[in-house]
Amino acid sequence: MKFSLVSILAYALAVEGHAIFQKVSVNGADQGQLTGLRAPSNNNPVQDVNSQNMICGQSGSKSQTVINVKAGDRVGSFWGHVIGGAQFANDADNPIAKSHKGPVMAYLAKVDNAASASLTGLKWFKIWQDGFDTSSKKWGVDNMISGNGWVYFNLPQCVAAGQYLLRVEILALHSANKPNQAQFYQSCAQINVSGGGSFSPSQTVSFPGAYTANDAGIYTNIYGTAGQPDNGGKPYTPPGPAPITC
Ligand SMILES: *[C@@H]1O[C@H](CO)[C@@H](O)[C@H](O)[C@H]1NC(C)=O
Ligand SMILES: [Cu+2]
Repeated sequence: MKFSLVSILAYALAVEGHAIFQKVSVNGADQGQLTGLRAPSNNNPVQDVNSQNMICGQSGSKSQTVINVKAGDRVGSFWGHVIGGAQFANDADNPIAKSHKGPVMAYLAKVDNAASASLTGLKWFKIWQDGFDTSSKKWGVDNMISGNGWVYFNLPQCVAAGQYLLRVEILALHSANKPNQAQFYQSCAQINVSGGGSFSPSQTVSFPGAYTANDAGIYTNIYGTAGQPDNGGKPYTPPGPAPITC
């Protein structure tokens, strides 16, 4: 029997090397481990796009804190292999296994009280994404690894004041050329936005519901002819709606 190196590597690396979004920073100020977060306590991916775990990950910890953020602030989302970061010294899979190429996306949903809001029935809109850059051949995940686990984006100026859940998601596509093998990692931060504008989304999505297993950005082969994870040089469009523009 003959296996391609790519499929052997993809399989071997698919077993481990997952990640958890577990810290928030605001304009560089680290808010602390699991502070203001609803985060899974284990790093296993969600693979069923119809699962309730698509909302904020598998059930885990829930903070009582709501993090204050001003519209326009630079928000950081910190990822690690396990809660705390590395699983052991020289953990090559921290913050995530390098094989886990794919986009990073951020969504908001308006809630009355971010600390107590139920996760079901929320109306989400996307505020940011980092997909794939065809010239540098870097995926959002590559940039997260270069940032030692930190991913930064600005909270759009136009977002209306009030409380929100901030859902940050990594979609790992290393095995996504097989059905239902795309890996979703997400947690939600509880935030209170001040300042801001009057943006009210004209279109929102639900989780689950925003994605289907066959979406072009989910059931997809990211490998070129030589097995390199460069999407064959083609542009890649992350699933879900386009980010809002202010
Ligand atoms: C949200 O921010 C506003 C404006 O700064 C503040 O008045 C309010 O108390 C905050 N709410 C929470 C839950 O932190
Ligand atoms: Cu994985």
